[in-house]
Amino acid sequence: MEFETIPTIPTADEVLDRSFRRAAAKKKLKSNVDRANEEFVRAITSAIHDKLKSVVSAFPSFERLPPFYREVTDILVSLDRLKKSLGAVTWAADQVRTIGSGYAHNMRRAADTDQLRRRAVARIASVVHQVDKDLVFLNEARNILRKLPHVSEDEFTVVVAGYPNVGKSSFIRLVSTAEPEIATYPFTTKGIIVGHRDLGRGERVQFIDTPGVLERPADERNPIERQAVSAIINTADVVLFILDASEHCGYVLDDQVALLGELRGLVDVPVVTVANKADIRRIEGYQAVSTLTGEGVEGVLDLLLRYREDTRQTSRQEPPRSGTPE
Ligand SMILES: Nc1nc2c(ncn2[C@@H]2O[C@H](COP(=O)(O)OP(=O)(O)OP(=O)(O)O)[C@@H](O)[C@H]2O)c(=O)[nH]1
Ligand SMILES: [Mg+2]
Repeated sequence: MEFETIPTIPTADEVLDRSFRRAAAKKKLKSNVDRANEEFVRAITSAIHDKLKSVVSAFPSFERLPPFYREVTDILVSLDRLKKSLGAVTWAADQVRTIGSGYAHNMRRAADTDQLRRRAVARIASVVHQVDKDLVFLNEARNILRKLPHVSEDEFTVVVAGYPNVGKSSFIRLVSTAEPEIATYPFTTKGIIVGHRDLGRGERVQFIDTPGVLERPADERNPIERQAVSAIINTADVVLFILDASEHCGYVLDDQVALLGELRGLVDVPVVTVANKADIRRIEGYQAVSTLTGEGVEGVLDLLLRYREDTRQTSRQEPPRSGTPE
């Protein structure tokens, strides 16, 4: 994932300290005081400018991010805030360069270059301090985003969805390489978790575990639920919706079925629905599953993977693209 490669982002003081130290070392090499002062200002200017620019370019272009990552970035750290901070840091980089080269230029004709050097340093430091909050925010965003798992756009993807505590993670653990935490309370899973299932001959499918979602207006959902909805909408080739008919999850079946109805309206991929915890209670009309006893699990897997065949056949039948530009 593109966020993984973003290095730690320094604070304003760290940017300044590092650049001053390097420039001071260079200054020592010059015997002429005026040339040394000019060299010092040029050196801190380019070190700070380059550092700030490299912070900005370490972030991926949000326009080019796959829709799922774009949406989740917005949910977790706000795209708007991210763009503002990146804009502020770009502004600071440009300001530093303008101020620094202005002073360095003036030093050629100045009587007191020590004074000009001190002024240049003060103004540059003030610009960098102005974006300290942005640098701190960008580092926080980087720490959050780099934890996002890698979701492949090319692999056939099953997204497991449903109310909290119904057994989504238990199912994912049984059928894939993912090892999500399983617990008796709701909202155990707080982010997207990705696992795979090897089908042999180098082929595999991607399984995505999602946090539980409650049936309520979209704008009342918390960021954890919104991440789940985004994964369902943007990454699924087929959705496995898990109901808990025993209601041991703590939520009534009617609400779970209402959520199922809502999700069906949001996606245009198939939705396979199962009633988990069949060891406690089974209901008519839904495929019975128990991740505890293993009942029904193989059957559901077969059903899910049959959609994979369908997808492959459809893509094989697609007419070749014409070379006409859009
Ligand atoms: N009796 C029974 N309990 C189950 C079954 N499947 C899961 N559980 C239990 O249900 C609880 C919730 O399981 P999880 O797999 O964590 O549920 P989840 O849907 O991932 O929950 P969230 O991450 O909180 O949304 C755990 O205590 C599981 O042991 C089942 O088939 N039968
Ligand atoms: Mg879970």
